[in-house]
Amino acid sequence: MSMMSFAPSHSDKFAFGVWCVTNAGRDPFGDATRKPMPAMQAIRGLGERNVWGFEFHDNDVFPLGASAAQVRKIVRDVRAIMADTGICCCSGTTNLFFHPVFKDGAFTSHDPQIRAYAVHKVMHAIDLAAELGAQNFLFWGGREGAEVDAAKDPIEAIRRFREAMNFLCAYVRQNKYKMTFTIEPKPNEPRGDLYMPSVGNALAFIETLDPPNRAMVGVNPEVAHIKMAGLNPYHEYGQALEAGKLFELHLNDQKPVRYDQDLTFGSASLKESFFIVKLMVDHKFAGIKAFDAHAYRSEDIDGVWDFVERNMRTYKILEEKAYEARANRDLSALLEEIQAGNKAYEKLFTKYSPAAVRKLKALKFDPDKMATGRRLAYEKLDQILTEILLGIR
Ligand code: GLT
Ligand code: MN
Repeated sequence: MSMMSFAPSHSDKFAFGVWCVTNAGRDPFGDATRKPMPAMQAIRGLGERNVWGFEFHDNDVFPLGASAAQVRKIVRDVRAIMADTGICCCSGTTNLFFHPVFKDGAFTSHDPQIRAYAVHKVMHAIDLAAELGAQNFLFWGGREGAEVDAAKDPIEAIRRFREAMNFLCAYVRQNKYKMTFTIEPKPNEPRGDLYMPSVGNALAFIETLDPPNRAMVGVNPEVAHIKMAGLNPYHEYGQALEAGKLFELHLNDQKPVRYDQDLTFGSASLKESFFIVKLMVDHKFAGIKAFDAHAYRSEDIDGVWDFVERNMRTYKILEEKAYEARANRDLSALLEEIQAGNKAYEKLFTKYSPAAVRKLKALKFDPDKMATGRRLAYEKLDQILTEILLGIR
């Protein structure tokens, strides 16, 4: 039994979406299974459990159509909870998917009036998020997709998405809000296909924004979305990190290639979850670690808080395992052996020059010998790691 508490602290930068905690267990086939928790109770409960931040959709906290006076009161109430518990508001976002007006898209709708409403709604949501101190603003294009490809040209859809993003980036810069944007990729659901399906798609799209806007836009990939596409979260997060674009994580779990399950982090694939945490430890990720999942439908309100606590606890335990793996001598000795190569060939093509070309082209290689000369003991390596994770090393 470990002596460590694995209790969350604010330096972990753990966050939860308000919508994760207020989730009442409704799914496409069944009604709510628990009483929906009011947003204020959710934020307070998170703060009391030492969660660093919360994130919210405009309408998670501010009902659609709320009067100016109602909005002011809600802002005061949220601020009081933040002051009482020490929780911060780390990210905001806009609900551009629930109301039927968005049934065929928000930024990518055919109707300019709907596109205008979407951008108008986002600007108001950004103002509220900025007022509450949010440092990031999320863009999950839940309705930006299609079932009938005859209806919409994907090039036109991406052009519309870009127009909205450029306008909103300029809005943030002009207001001098200290806020980044992140795009959250997802391959499908609720639309048959979504236009920003993977990290790579989003990274490529960001580079097509107006030059002053590119630096402020990154990604917040979600484990479940990555696995719905059958991809590897370690590699998807890795590429976003390498590009300097991983501003926020949406952590949860998911059985591959299924509907969006939003399971508790680490509950479906511990080893994959370990590698996500290891990546963040190895590369000193300092961004927002938000959990975007919900408790099983079979849970009541107490179960929702068990869910909140175990997401963070599992992350902290896996973090400890990442340090254990790093300190394990058998693992590091084997890795050193595996990663060693013939150093004489290093830096032959790091800088292009005619001399470097001549030298490299003139070399003689014996691929048969190179292929068989050295064992890569991956069976042993993976077993050592497995045993570290299982706690017997
Ligand atoms: C929705 C979705 C999430 C997104 C949220 C942000 S809403 O629950 O499944 O992955 O992050 O809009
Ligand atoms: Mn998410």
